[in-house]
Amino acid sequence: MKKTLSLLLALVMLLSLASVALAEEPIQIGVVYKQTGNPFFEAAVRGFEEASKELGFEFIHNGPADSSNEGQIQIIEGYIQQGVDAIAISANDAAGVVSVLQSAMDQGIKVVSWDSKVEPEGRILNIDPSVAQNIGRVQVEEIAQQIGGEGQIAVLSAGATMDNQNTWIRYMQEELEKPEYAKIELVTIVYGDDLTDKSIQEMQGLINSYPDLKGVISPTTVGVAAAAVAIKDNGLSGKIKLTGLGLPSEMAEYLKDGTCEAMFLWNPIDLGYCAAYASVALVKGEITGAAGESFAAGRLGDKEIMEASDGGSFTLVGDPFRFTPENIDDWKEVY
Ligand code: RAM
Repeated sequence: MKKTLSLLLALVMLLSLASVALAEEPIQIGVVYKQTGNPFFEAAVRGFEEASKELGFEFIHNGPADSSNEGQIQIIEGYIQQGVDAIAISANDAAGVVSVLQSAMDQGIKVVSWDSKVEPEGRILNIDPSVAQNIGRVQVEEIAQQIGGEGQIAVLSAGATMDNQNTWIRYMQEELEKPEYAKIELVTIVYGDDLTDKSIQEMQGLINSYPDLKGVISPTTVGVAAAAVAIKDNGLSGKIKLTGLGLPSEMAEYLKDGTCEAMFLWNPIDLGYCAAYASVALVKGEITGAAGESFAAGRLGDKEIMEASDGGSFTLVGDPFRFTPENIDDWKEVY
């Protein structure tokens, strides 16, 4: 009897030791972004870093150099092999990563998309930076005002399969249908794939092909900075108006010299921070990611999960901010 008791005791001790060890194993998050070398994603990684100090998780981050879907698939496969607990991805192709992410989810890995979504079948939750319709609308209002309400405009986008830019552009086109924009013609949409050289070439192509071009909207931080370079190099600052979604650190000089009168963006650090909190809440089982739930996102407060128009669920981080020559100095060191 005594022997059985002490055996039982030893077993209990062993089990509790094992569970302490398990409980102490930090959560691992694999972060995937569109491409390396993009300061927007470097800022988002700072958000993951900040959250990791508060929540105690570990994370690895990577993206393909060429903004490709294949590159992202390889990175995801590596994360699955490493046995991460969650994958948080800004997708280059909303449909292209579904299958590999489904196998991740089959193995119990929680998948969150952020910035540029994955189709609902390949994610649990999407973290949208801001209301997509507003993002589209404010850029049209801005360029319309800058060009005096008439003339040709073009869009310089990122990748043709990137869902965030495509969604914003759809809302831009919807906005342009309004009677007040009847004299504005959207002549073309070109794609620089969020690669600087390609984006500069595309902007140069617009300058060459459309001599009457009055304005450009570039809803990508890579694109808008590249457009500014090309416009300035051609001596066209102020003649071809430029707006879009830009990083203050990259665009400050062009706001100061008149190449870009005003542009927009939300806080990319907050976006990464929120994606991190959502990933951890899913791994801990605090949420399932369904519409109607909410989770605590640290200094951002409680985040509500809502039903997305694609049938999946999503949450929102903040509002776009309008940067001008007057306020850009307050932001250019921040991100
Ligand atoms: C680029 C990327 C990113 C987008 C920003 C605005 O850095 O395309 O996905 O959200 O621009």
